[in-house]
Amino acid sequence: MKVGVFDSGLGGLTVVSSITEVFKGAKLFYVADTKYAPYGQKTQEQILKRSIDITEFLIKEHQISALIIACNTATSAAVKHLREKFPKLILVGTEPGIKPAIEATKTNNIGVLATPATLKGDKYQLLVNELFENKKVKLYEQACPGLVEQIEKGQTDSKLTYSMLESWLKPMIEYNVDTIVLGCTHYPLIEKQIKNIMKYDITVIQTGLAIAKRLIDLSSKKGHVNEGSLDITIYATDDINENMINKIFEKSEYKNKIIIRKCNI
Ligand code: DGN
Repeated sequence: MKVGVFDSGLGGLTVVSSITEVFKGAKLFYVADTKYAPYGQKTQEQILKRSIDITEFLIKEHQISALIIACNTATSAAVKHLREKFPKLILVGTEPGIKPAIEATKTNNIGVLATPATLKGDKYQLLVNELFENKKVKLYEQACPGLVEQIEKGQTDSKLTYSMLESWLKPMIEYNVDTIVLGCTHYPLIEKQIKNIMKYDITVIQTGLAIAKRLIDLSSKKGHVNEGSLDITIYATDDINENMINKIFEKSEYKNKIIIRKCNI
């Protein structure tokens, strides 16, 4: 089965890495839209246009039958339109794991870290409104402008990244937050740093595995078989930080099989 995956940059590779843990029979074609990264500060129209162009590229070049929007920001801006425009595709989007966080929290205080665009988007507001009949639980939302850029540069341990994280997480410590939702697919790459700054044990919620399982569910309903070999091709629309790619896949059995290409979308 041919599966397309995209994000503004490296973040969606955290989702690819989860897919490789459970979904074996796939040729994965990943687009890192580094020419237009970060998406977080782009308009909804710009993100939608990029999402359509990338989907058309993946269909034309690789005849994909499934597409994963491995980006909360692009899901919020484009999933509805992509479903309408490409009805034959199995489509899986990404949204912050608020529901599993509600199940996990013991202090009833949940932190959400995401890009400014995700938190402002209607889709996120709808998700929260739907789930928040449960008034006992409090959400502390924090937009993290600039964090995706730091991760793209490989600056996950730099002083600047730590000081950004400290300023955003300090209030969460004061509010006794025990569960943090990573509402951006880049943020699993700084999970260790987040845990270091929070002074006590926290539960971190990321969505990679849930997305991979959803892909298995939907594709088996359409008769696709989850077996065989797995290949990963990464396309980048501009430069990409290969050291970070190596880091993401350093423990993966697929690390020597990844092909990286430039493309012009
Ligand atoms: N990984 C993207 C997300 O999940 O929202 C980041 C988008 C961006 O480029 N800011």
